[in-house]
Amino acid sequence: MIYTVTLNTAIDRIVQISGTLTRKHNNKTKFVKFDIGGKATHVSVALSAMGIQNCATGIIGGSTGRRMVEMMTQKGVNCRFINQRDAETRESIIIVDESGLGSYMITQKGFMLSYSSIKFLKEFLNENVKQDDIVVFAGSPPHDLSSEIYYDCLKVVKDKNGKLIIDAAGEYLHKAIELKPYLIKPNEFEFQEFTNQKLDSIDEYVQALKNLEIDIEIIIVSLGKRGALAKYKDEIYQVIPPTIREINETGAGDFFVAGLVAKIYENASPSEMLKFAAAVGASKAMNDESSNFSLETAYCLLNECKIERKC
Ligand code: TA6
Repeated sequence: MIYTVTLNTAIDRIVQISGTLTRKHNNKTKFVKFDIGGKATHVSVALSAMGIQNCATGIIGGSTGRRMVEMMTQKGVNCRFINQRDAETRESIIIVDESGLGSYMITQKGFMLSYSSIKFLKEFLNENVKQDDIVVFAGSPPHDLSSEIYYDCLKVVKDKNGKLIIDAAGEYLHKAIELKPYLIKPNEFEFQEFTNQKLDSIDEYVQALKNLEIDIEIIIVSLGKRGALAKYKDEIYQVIPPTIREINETGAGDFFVAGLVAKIYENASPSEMLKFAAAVGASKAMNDESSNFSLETAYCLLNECKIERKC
C-alpha cells in the first residue's frame, strides 16, 4: 500500500494574467481557478489517475480543507484526513502569466498543528502502515512544527519498516535523514543548502552527490528544466526531460515524485523510474491547473526522456 502525508494542506488559487505580470500596472486576469494544493496530495492524485491504490492523509481544517478533500475525492483519491477544529487549511496563490518564464508561487505558513492532530496522525500510521508500504511525506510542514515532532511522525513509519519517501527541506530534511529514508528529493536550492555549497554545473552537482556520505538508497536532485540527477546506490544518472510547451509548472515536481513512487511500487529499474517520473512531471507542466496531467501524454513523452549515466 502507498500512503501520502500532507502536514500543511493547501488549496491553490491559480490566477492567470494576460501578458506579463508587471509592477505598478493594472494586470488583468484571464481567469481565476481553484485547485488542490500540494504536495503529497498531488502524489495521491497522480497515483489514483494511474490506477495505483493509495491513501492520502494529513491534517485539514475548515471550509478550505473540506473543499480540498472534495476535489481529491472527485479525482478518485481515497482520503483519510484528520480534521482539526478551529483551523483553516491555507490558500496558496499561483500567478501564471504569458511570459513563458514560469509561475509565481506565494504560500502561507499554515495553521499550527494541535497535539491531538499529531497524535491521531501517528495512531493512524501506526495502525495502518505495514512492512514495505511506501509512505510519502511531501511539502513544508507548518512553520511552527518542530523538526523533532516531524521526526516523531516519520519514526512511526520507520518502526513499522515502511519505506519513507521525503520531499522536504532545511531542518526537516536533516532530521529525516537520521532515519535513513528510502528516497529523498531535494530541489537544486534545497540541495545546495543541504550540502552548504554553491553549485551550478551538472558536473558540480554530480561531484557533490558523489561526496555525500549518507546511507540513503535513492537521492534525487531536481534541477528544473535541466531535469534531475539521481544517485542510486553508487551509480549516478541524469534524466533529461522532454521539450514541451510549458503552461504552468506548479506541481510538476510533485508529479515527478508520483512517477518515481509508481515505479518504485512496481520494482522498476532506475532508468525506467526516472524516465517515467520526468514524463509525468512534464505532462503536468503542460496543464494550467496544479493537479492536472494526462497519463496518455506522459506515455507519449516517455521516448523523449533521455537517461545519461554519469558514473
Ligand atoms: O509544488 C506545488 C505546490 O504543491 C502547490 O500546489 C502549493 O500549494 C505548494 O506547492 C505547497 O508547498 P509547501 O512546500 O508550502 O507545502
